Amino acid sequence: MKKRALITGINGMDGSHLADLLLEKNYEVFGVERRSSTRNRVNTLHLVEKIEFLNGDLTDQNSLFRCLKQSDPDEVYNLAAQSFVGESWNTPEYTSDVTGLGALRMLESIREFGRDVKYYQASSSEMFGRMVENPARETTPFYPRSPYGVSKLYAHWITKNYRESYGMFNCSGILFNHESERRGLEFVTRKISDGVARIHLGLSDCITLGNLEAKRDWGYAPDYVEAMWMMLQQENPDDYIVATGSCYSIKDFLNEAFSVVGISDWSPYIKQDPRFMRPAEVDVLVGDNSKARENLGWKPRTSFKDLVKIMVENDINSLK
Ligand code: NDP
Ligand code: GDR
Repeated sequence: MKKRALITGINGMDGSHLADLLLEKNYEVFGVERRSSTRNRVNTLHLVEKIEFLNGDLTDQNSLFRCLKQSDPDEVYNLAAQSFVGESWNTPEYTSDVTGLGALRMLESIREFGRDVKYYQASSSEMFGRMVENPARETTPFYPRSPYGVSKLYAHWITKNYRESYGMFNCSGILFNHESERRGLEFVTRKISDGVARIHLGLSDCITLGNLEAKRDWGYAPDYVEAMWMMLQQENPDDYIVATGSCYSIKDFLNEAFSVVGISDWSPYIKQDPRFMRPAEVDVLVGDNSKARENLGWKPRTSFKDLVKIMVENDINSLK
């Protein structure tokens, strides 16, 4: 019998990559999408004939319950969120509702549904925020620095609490930044890869950014969704950091991205604007992936250099 998986956030970057992976593994895949006036299936157009889309919203518990009834899943991957850190200062209440309470609604729906369902929660390195230990481990205390980070922390703890309270098979993957050619255009890596492609093709003459000093531990999304799946295949539920262990600054990303199109001095092409600065910044994030390596047998396969190249070349080809 085919295993059945329900994925929230199906049209996002991770949702679409995870669906690709689970289809390869012969799963029956159901994707939860929320209603919008124009359909946003850029990342999932290739999946339309292969998966079933269900209507649901993380702010509406009954809709989630219906999705469970319609899909009867073995595994639920809760990837939906208001996922943009910068936006979370504009809409802190909404972000808490979707990103924080959304997880609770899904867990309550699973409880109500009453069948054994394995649950994956998309936790985030943003929960470490102002890192009190470098690199961060599963045992490192949290210190979120944005309404988004605080909301993710709630979702993380309620996932753990429901595991301990009700014996549910709940796992949180504490994923560090991961990117791909399907990344939303407002995130800094895609903003840069798209901007570099436009400059290369003569469609634009600059990219406007915020803080160039921040450092992140960037991996490749298709590698990371594999770790999500691996967590749910273990004997016992647990939480894992998923990271590469290396970190680079935005400037390093610019160096690498411009070098793909043969530009070594990118300074004339970069403008900075306070609009893209954050009220509280996370200066550096880097994770220790030892537990995932040892217990899951997971490791990142794509280097930073290759990640940047994939993204820039993809943007050049799509703009052409
Ligand atoms: P995206 O922003 O690409 O995708 C998020 C998805 O959530 C979108 O499909 C969006 O729908 C959906 N969504 C938003 N609000 C709701 C709602 N109220 N009800 C139902 N669906 C909703 O994120 P990623 O794919 O990058 O990330 C996946 C998850 O992992 C997120 O929870 C994110 O916070 C978390 N995460 C991501 C990391 C990263 O580096 N990418 C690192 C650590 C954690 P729509 O398409 O309609 O906008
Ligand atoms: P992040 O990703 O906040 O780490 O959250 P983002 O790409 O938005 O920012 C990374 C760093 O780049 C700096 N920056 C800019 N960021 C954006 N978006 N736009 C700019 O113009 C710009 N200039 C500089 C930011 O200040 C920041 O330091 C991502 C999301 O996927 C979350 O959902 C996820 O939980 C975390 O990664 C881990």
